[in-house]
Amino acid sequence: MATTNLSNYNFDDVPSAKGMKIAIVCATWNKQITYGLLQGAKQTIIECGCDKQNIIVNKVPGSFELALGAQFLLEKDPTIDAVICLGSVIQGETKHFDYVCQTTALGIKDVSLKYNKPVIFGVLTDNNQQQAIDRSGGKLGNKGVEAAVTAIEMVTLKNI
Ligand code: DLZ
Repeated sequence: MATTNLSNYNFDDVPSAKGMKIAIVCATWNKQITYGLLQGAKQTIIECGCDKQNIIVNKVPGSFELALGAQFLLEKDPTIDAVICLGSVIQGETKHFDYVCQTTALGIKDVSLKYNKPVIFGVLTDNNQQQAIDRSGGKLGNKGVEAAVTAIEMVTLKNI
């Protein structure tokens, strides 16, 4: 059982995002969940000092398309420092869940290594809707916040 609150950060310890350009790709499948992730990620980046005009938001249909969405952005704009991929995959009655989760995770990793830039896996992979609600701004925090902090930390690490 998960006990970690995904938004439990001491923001004094998170590096500044000033001067960073961060893109977000958000899946619209399960949008009642992913839009909560999007809000958490955007708010966190802004609170960490990133200028609003340096945050680029794009939507894709489902989590399966997140990796290609990230690749399109990195190819088009080489000044992007990091891409945050946000999605919510919820277990159904078939094996579709496994294929979407596996492909999405590996695809995001591939784009990250191809471009040598942080491409963050902000995808919830839950057994049911309640677990997703709890992790998208509910009682267990917001994975979008966690993904945003990870992006900022990784860009900072790259720029050392
Ligand atoms: C088809 C599908 C299913 C069944 N479930 C989800 C889901 O829980 N979360 C999600 O982000 N996307 C889902 N999709 C859509 C796929 O990600 C993808 O958009 C389609 O298979 C078309 O490539």
